[in-house]
Amino acid sequence: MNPDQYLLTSPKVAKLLNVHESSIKRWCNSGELPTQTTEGGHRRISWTAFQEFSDTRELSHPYTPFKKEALMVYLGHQQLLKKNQPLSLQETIQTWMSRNELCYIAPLLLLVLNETKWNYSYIFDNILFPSLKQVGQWWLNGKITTSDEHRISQEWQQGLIISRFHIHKNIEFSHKPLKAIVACSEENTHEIACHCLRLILEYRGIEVIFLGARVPTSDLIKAQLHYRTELVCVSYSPYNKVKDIELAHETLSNNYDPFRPYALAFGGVPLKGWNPPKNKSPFLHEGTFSDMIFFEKWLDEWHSS
Ligand code: B12
Repeated sequence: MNPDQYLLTSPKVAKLLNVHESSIKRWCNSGELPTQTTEGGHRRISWTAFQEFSDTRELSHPYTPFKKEALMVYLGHQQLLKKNQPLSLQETIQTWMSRNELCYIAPLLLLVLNETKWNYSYIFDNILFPSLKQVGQWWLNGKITTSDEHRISQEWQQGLIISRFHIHKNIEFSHKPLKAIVACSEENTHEIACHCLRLILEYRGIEVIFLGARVPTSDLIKAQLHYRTELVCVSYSPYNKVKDIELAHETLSNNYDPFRPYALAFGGVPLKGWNPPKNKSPFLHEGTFSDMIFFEKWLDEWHSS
């Protein structure tokens, strides 16, 4: 999208700059903020004029940190808010990652997560997951090195942690909050999905016992007994095999203590099409997920019941 051709109305500009509409009118009338007139005689401000004006006046707006990609982030953010595929964001992120401009990832996550709390799972499934899938592809094709892959995934992980501190600093847990264990399965070092789960759960006031990478199933059992959590969430990566899932499920079932009941959520790419053995679920409630959107729905149903 050419920023010269993308036109904003005065109220939109006022909202972006967090100023009164009368100030925009004044700036337009004095010529400080250049305008164009539509065929119908309405005043419009091009993105370029808006950005130059805000830069020279040092008036920041939510998209200021993204510099030359500010318009693409703005458009992607609008798509996200309307629950459309955030194609502009996906494209922009790819550009940043391929150019090693990783400093934009954390501010982007902070921006979208902060304003779309009702929709975390949509962001994780539609922004984080495809972006990192692309990184995996680049690594497979030899387009990036292992250390590039590590740097990029670190940046995403840190973005989630930073967002958690900014967004959740005001969350107060109730006197007796529900508790959940969040962990990667045995042999799984891919812990980014666990950071996503933590945000989804904490937003709902659920206290998270975060166990991170490579957690043996025996440790899950011990931790659930120790912390008496009502929920256990385990993340699997494409690296895990179906037999890993089956074994963990069987071990958890066999060690389930009905006096310490809990719900179980298994998730990750290898869970696609996998169902727990029929009539063998002792758990309070159980779900398997290959994405976060269904998990969030399941969680809200379980949480409200
Ligand atoms: C980043 C990354 C790493 C990082 C992880 C860093 C970290 N702190 O997490 C590092 C460098 C450590 C790493 C290591 C390895 N990796 Co790696 N890695 C990736 C990469 C690029 C992205 C993974 C990621 O974070 N995705 C983003 C998250 C959000 O996606 P996700 O975990 O799938 O979660 C989503 C859903 O699955 C679901 N979900 C996941 N868990 C859960 C849980 C619940 C409860 C719910 C509801 C939902 C849910 O929701 C999420 C949002 O949509 C992938 C590429 C890919 N295609 O996935 C390769 C990939 C997974 N890795 C791969 C490999 C081979 C490895 C290594 C073996 C490399 C090596 N030789 O050492 C090791 C594995 C070590 C181990 N024992 O696990 C392969 C696996 C292929 C295979 N089928 O075996 C992949 C696919 C790359 C490839 N194309 O070959 N990796």
